[in-house]
Amino acid sequence: SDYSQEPPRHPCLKINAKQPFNAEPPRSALISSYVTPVDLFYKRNHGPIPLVDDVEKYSVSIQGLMENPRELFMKDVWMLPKYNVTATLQCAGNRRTAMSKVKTVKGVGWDVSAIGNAVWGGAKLADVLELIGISKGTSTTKSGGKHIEFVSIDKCKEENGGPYKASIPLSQATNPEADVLLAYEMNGEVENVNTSDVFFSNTSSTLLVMSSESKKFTFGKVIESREQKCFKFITVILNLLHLLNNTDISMLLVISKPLNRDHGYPLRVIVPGVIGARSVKWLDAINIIAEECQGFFMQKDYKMFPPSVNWDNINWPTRRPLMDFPVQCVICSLEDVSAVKPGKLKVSGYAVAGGGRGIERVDVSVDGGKSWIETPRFQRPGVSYVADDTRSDKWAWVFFEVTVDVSQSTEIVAKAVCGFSSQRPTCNCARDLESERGTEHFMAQGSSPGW
Ligand code: MTE
Ligand code: MO
Repeated sequence: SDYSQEPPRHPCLKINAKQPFNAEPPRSALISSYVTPVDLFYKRNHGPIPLVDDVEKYSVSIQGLMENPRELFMKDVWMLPKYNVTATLQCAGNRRTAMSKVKTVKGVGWDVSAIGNAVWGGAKLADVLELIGISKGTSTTKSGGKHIEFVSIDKCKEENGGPYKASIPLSQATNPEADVLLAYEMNGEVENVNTSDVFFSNTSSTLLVMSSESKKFTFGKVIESREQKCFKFITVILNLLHLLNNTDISMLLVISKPLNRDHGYPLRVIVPGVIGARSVKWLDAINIIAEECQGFFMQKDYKMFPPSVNWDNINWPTRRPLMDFPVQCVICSLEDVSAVKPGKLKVSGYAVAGGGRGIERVDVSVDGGKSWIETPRFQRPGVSYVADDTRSDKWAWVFFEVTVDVSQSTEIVAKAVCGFSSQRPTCNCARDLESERGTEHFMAQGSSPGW
């Protein structure tokens, strides 16, 4: 494997493995913004980061149990309506270090930050499939296709040097409400462009733009309204600005940044509400298949077993692959064992449930779980969160924050209760209602005598 072409990374990340690169931000940084900055977003890889240098030539082959196999180019994806979906991506291995204390688990050790919330920009997979003749709501194609497999460019040792892959049911892929995306942007990030770097090739419709950051030229088309349409990866928004000492009409040019290489440049799948492993990065092919993907990460990893199972008697085919992730709740304002002084203490963190179920409640206990205090919850600061409300992001995490009184040596615990309505007709989430794993323990300790 060749790790000589890895992208630059933020120095704040805690590196859990260098090759392949696996890293997460500190937990305090994680809750400092609802939308996780790209640089701080956890990076979970199984091989070297592929280098796609010619985005014009890049294509995804779509084939299998369907009528019209075809190559999908970026321009085909850019032409489709663009959606911005705020979705929390969580690795199924998040908090594996804590799980290891209970039972032997295998895989990269993660603290609590193998999770992040992003605004993913891209085309809906349902629209892409419609483009190639598979209509919305299809669960089985005429030739018996029931699953959709995503195959990537990167190679990994678990697949014996083959590509990383995963699948989801076709019914989920063709359901526009499931918000499955082929994403080419993250967090609406824009390139730095000076107006002096813009050259009109004729009066209005086409322009040539030089990015001040990358020093690369790109062709674009002026889009006259604020419509969310993309041509190449350029979105041009004309803004009529009346400058103070200049009544001339000036222009504001916005160029979307493509996905960061670590997160799947140029195109990745985003399956909201589902463990990160199914959101295949660096998409190379899409196969319509009869049975779910037989790859390693669907069949020999990311499954949940009862306590009687260990590494000697494990029988993989007896369990289904994990899809929707269970409810999760983490205190991020304190480290695992924090020594705090008695008095007022702020307890904050995140809670999230897969399958778009939302969070019904987050409770905090300062007496090891004997009594509980319901906490205020929010997504955007200052706007209180209500599960199932149309103003809430249904695929995204929720933050909680409460100030408690700590007067004695105690254990502080947070617990989330997931929302009641699943976005899926059938949900195979193994754990429900209360976040069993969603507890964090803290010892409050003090040196003052008598306490
Ligand atoms: N896609 C490819 N091609 N290769 C990978 O190693 N890792 C998966 C998924 N998609 C992976 C992949 C896993 S396990 C997770 S949790 C997410 O990507 C992580 O996405 P991120 O690195 O953008 O945070
Ligand atoms: Mo993962």
